[in-house]
Amino acid sequence: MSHALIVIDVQNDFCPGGALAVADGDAIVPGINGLMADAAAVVLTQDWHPAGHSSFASSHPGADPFSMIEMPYGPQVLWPDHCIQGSPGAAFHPDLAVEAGQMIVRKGFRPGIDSYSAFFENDKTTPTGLDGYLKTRGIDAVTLVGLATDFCVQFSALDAARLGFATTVRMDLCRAIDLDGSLAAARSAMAAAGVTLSEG
Ligand code: VGL
Ligand code: ZN
Repeated sequence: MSHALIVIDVQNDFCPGGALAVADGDAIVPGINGLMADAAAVVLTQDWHPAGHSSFASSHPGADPFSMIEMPYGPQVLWPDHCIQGSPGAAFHPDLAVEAGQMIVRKGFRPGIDSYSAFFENDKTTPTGLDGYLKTRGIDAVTLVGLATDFCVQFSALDAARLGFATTVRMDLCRAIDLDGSLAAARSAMAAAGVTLSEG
């Protein structure tokens, strides 16, 4: 099989000290760098929101971060402002081997819709183009790593499996936000979809 490594959102805002910090988010960087040489393709994703994005609690007067709202495309968690286009928080972690990346997929840039998955926005129909990129390069297997396990990694893995890629998540090279049991739910959903969950 021809195999791609997809590195999800290893950005300063998801690492300790960032606006939406994931506990231990930076601990996975050396292990991720170590996988890059073995992949036929290396793809990085970058959460990339305009100021005032609709997924920010600050855009909904009275709403608290980590509360839920109903959007036209379904339920949406409201987040602290994070990964604003061009800000230091949106930059990749300084130790990530960004130079080894062959494709960078930015997502979440449309003001009215969030985009967790590397493949589709949260309406599950608007494509990022990554499916075509991988398939035209002859890729049929993907390994996902990065942040956060229960949001962007999970959504990307479920889409990859649905699109027909043999899909593995290196759980040891991911870290979770874990809101109300979301990590356990993500594990079950990924396993049920035929995603291989590997501890390395
Ligand atoms: C993510 C919440 C909001 C992620 C991105 O990368 O998992 N989570 N935006
Ligand atoms: Zn985001």
